[in-house]
Amino acid sequence: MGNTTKQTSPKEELIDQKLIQKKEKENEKEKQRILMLGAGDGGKSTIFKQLKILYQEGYSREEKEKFRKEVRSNIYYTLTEIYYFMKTNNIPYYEPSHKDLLKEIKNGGEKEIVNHYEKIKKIMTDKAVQKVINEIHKTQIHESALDFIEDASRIFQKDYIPTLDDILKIHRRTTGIMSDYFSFDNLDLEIFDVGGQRNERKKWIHAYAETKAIIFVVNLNEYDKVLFECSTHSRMGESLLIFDDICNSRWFNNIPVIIFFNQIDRFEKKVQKKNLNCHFQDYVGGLNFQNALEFIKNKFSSLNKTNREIHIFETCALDTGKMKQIFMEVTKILKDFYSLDKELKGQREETEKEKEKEDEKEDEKENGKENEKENGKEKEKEK
Ligand SMILES: Nc1nc2c(ncn2[C@@H]2O[C@H](COP(=O)(O)OP(=O)(O)OP(=O)(O)O)[C@@H](O)[C@H]2O)c(=O)[nH]1
Ligand SMILES: [Mg+2]
Repeated sequence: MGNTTKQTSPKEELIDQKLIQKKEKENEKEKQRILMLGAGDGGKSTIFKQLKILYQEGYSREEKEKFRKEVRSNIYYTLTEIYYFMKTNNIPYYEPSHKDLLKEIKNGGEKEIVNHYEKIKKIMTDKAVQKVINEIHKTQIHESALDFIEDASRIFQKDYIPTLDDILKIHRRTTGIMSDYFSFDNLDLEIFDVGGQRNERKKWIHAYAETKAIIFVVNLNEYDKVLFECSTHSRMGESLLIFDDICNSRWFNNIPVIIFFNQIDRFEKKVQKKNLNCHFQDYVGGLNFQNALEFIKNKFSSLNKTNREIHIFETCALDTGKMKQIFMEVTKILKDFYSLDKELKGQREETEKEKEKEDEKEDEKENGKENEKENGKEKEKEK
């Protein structure tokens, strides 16, 4: 039997390849690559989760179930952190037996945590433990994990399925670079989430090429905290240094830079009790939320040595409704900057197609007339 596959010549193959590459490039052009950068614990991955909730199919029951382990693990590691913090700082327990209870939980490992509800309840009433929690900025404990501990009776139920709120509150340090595609407001976006800690930042450069915008996430709430990876450096100081690098980097000369001043919910509460001048000695605005916020905004904006404007948003990454509004604003910035609007582009393409059709018709008409003329001449000749 003969081979029915059409043989293509090397020249044809080359043309095909070029066409495919052209198409790929065109598709690539359509996607807007956006990098979310910022120090560790800022809220990048939480924002990434919001994008999935808002612009993809969200989380299925099966996916939610997979988060169950992580929520419980956040409880376990928080209790372990309390144990080690009290031990290293020689802090005596108000009720000495609580130390043994906490040690038992720690030694039991992650899997056993669901069996320790009564012990946890007792430990959390210990006045010395409460003091540690009140001074949480001295530790590496995550506030959202404390919410999980408070909710342990629900979370330890056999049939517990994490809610969206639980999923957004989970803390897990990102390692490596992740990206996903989101289509909304007539734009196709490829958004990148990276790990923010020092050892993770070395990897960022691999995602720099073709970037169309930077979203820099600042954790406002960390002005009184030191780094997880280096206890002598302040988190806010580190965040300012990274922003200085990114904002003035030659990689990002001609693209929009957007700052999300995140964790505004926690910041608003904290800054009215704890003076911002514990970190910024030049701050004189007192325990006033607006003064403190403006001061931090200025600190970041003043690092910008380029001509472009920095776009600023105040965000709470846990608030799905508000994040939706903010993403709409972000797409507006992109559209204005790159004159992108799929709808407009679509309309333009339609008009161009219509025009092409009309031109074709005109050509056909013209050709028809020409033919008629030619035929007429022929006939006359024949006569
Ligand atoms: N209350 C509150 N919590 C937030 C907010 N944004 C993030 N969080 C919590 O802060 C913790 C850290 O957030 P992540 O999104 O993991 O931070 P990240 O920037 O991805 O951190 P790395 O992956 O280490 O770079 C999580 O427990 C989040 O639930 C916010 O706006 N408000
Ligand atoms: Mg992350």
